Amino acid sequence: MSVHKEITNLEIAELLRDVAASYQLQDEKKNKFKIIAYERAADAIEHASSELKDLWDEGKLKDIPSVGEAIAEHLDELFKTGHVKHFENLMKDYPKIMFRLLKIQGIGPKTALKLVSEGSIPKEIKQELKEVEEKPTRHLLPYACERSFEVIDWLRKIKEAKRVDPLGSLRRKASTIGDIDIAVATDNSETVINHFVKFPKLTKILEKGDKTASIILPGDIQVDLMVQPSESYGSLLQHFTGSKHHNIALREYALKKGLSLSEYGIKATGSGQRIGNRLKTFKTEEELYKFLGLEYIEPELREDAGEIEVARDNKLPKLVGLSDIKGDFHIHSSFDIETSHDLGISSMEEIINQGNKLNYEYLAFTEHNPSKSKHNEEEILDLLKRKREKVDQLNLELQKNSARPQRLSASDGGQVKSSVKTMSNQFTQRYNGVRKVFNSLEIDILPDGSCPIPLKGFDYLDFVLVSIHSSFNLSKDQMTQRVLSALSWSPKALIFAHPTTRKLNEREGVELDWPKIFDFCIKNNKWIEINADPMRLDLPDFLVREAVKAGVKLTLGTDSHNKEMMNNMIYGVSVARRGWCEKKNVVNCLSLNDFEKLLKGVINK
Ligand code: DGT
Ligand code: CA
Ligand code: CA
Ligand code: ZN
Repeated sequence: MSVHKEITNLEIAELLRDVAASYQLQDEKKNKFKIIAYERAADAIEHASSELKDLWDEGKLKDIPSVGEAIAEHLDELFKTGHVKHFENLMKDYPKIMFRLLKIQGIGPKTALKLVSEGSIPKEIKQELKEVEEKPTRHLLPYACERSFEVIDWLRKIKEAKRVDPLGSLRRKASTIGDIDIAVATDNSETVINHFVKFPKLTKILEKGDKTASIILPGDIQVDLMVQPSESYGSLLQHFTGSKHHNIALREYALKKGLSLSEYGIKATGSGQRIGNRLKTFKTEEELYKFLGLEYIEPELREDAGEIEVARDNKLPKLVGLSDIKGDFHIHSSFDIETSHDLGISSMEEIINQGNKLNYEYLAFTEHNPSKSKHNEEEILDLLKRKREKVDQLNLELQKNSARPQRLSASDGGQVKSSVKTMSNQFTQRYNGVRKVFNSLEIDILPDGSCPIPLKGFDYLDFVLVSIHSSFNLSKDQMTQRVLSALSWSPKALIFAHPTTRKLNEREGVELDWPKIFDFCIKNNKWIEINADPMRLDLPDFLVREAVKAGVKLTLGTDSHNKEMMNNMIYGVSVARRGWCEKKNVVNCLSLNDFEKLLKGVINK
């Protein structure tokens, strides 16, 4: 995840409303125009189609109607420092709870202040505040994973827990998680449940029964536990992994065979069945699916998207895995080319080291393009040239370091000496790690589909990502045209990155004509990214499935702004798996040699 969470438009709007309220309490008459100005700005910002932070980055804060000189200056301080001194001074005399009460319909600043200064807020109002503030949000996958690992580790501490596994949406690796579900195989459910409700960090025990219990963890995340003896553990896993719709479809499929499913096992519905009247139990899910005449269905595929029919025909995909990934196609380094949006914070060298740890063969540096508003074309070309030289120099180093004799020529000069040792043991110790870095960019697609850098700049680049970072509210047709224009800039405009621009729990994605885009990609050798940033996970899984069906090639990129974020690849792989991707659908699964061959073919067209 990014190191500093960026402030959202909604949060800024709320802040400005609090400022307006403070002016109102101070002196309503004197501050009349300020109050109106702040309220108008708050409304405009809440409904703006671009993230304010992005506009600020581009020097376009004033594009938002109603954001005047004074407010723009304060926002500038907010984005630079994280707070605004003037706002803090204004608000410091009023208790925080007062500002929270303003969220309730019909409570203005004066009423709120009165309620707070009277000392006790009435019970009904407290209840209303609770409801307003408890908007149900789903948890991002890494957050839910980390919380679940803590509980799973805790459960594994006792020998009575013979097996512990995640269930539900977490096991299916959905993009967001409502609550965490965990299964335990045990012959002593009482001990396991008693141990579970003693989890040191819990804030509340919701329920404690014979076979199930539920607790709440800090951060308001619920954990449901289900226990069962090992003999029927397969049924428990299958039942509570869901999804609900997969289970409904599976139950219908089983009923046609005269079988009825439950979390305990399978029974015959009529007489004359091969299992008679008694309950048939399953230790594993594999046995269960096999008994039903089905291939094992990976949890990521259990969404009632046709997986049961395909499993019956033994034609399920062999899903791509993390270890198949040979490189990362979306990384922002700290190499400064005076970009339109934020730079990364790790150096190219640090990123290569991290790539080595991840066993990658190649990486692409995809800084944002140099800002158009701050440079003329010549300056942009010059910045791109500097980056090209840096990347060339890094590749030279990488070639020298990798013990690949065919690459060592006389021109390697002094380097040959240090390579002799590695050459001599090339058969026992094949070099593992990054052998090549690609010079790429993440280029903004301007609202009219034009390119913010001169097309001559592509001469310095190996290939680029194109993506939308502003004007999210165009019509579906305009947006589709915008994207297709960008993919037509050059054969090197190759990858459509974070295609819907969605941000989970924050912003819906844009609408695009997907069949048209997929068709264009296939005909013109364009690829679509699965962005692995857990806030994005974009292309979303259901569209990945459509892309795979259409035969579109996909790439995985972590959109890293620091080297640790490169570890997020696993979440991109989860999306790919949920979209039925095999190795052949994902460009990153190619070896360096095969990738370079493919690239050459594509950009020379
Ligand atoms: P979530 O928690 O909203 O992200 O989604 P899930 O899929 O984890 O849903 P959850 O926690 O309500 O239930 C876990 C799985 O248990 C669900 O996918 C289907 C399965 N299941 C089987 N029987 C029932 C039932 O009676 N109630 C619920 N809620 N789930 C059931
Ligand atoms: Ca759940
Ligand atoms: Ca649950
Ligand atoms: Zn981007």
